[in-house]
Amino acid sequence: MQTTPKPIAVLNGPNLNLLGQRQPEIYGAETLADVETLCAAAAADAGLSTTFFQSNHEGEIIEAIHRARTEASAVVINPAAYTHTSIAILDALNAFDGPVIEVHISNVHKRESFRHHSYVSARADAVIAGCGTQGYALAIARVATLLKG
Ligand code: CA2
Repeated sequence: MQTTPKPIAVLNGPNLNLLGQRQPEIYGAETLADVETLCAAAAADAGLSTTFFQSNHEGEIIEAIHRARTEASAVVINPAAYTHTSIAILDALNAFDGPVIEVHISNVHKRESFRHHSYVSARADAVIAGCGTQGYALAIARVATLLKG
């Protein structure tokens, strides 16, 4: 008998709550609520489900990753600016056993040099950047493939 996989935890870092309200030339016009809907639809297409979380506080993101250890089958994370600064988020992800996909809405490699390095990439199974909010759906499709594996 097939068991239903635990949900995919979709985690978002600081300032992403402002998505769709400022800098549409970089991050597009969709809101974070739109991204939540998109993730749920992408997961449903693969017979999976999502939980969705955003915080402006590093410790809250770390605690969400800790919860994912027992409550989620995979993590899709856009750590936002913590990508470039947070060894603590890397350490938390290293304590998570399932697939981890790192998503950036913008192509960080086309931007300032301080955005070119990611601590999180040392743990991520894949990194998606520059695909806009579609990157979250691509990440969920990749998780579906990895979970089937
Ligand atoms: O491209 C991405 O997804 C980033 O993770 C977004 C972060 C940035 O620090 C990373 O280098 C790349 C910034 C998120 C801030 O999002 C905003 C959205 C709308 C208005 C203001 C900020």
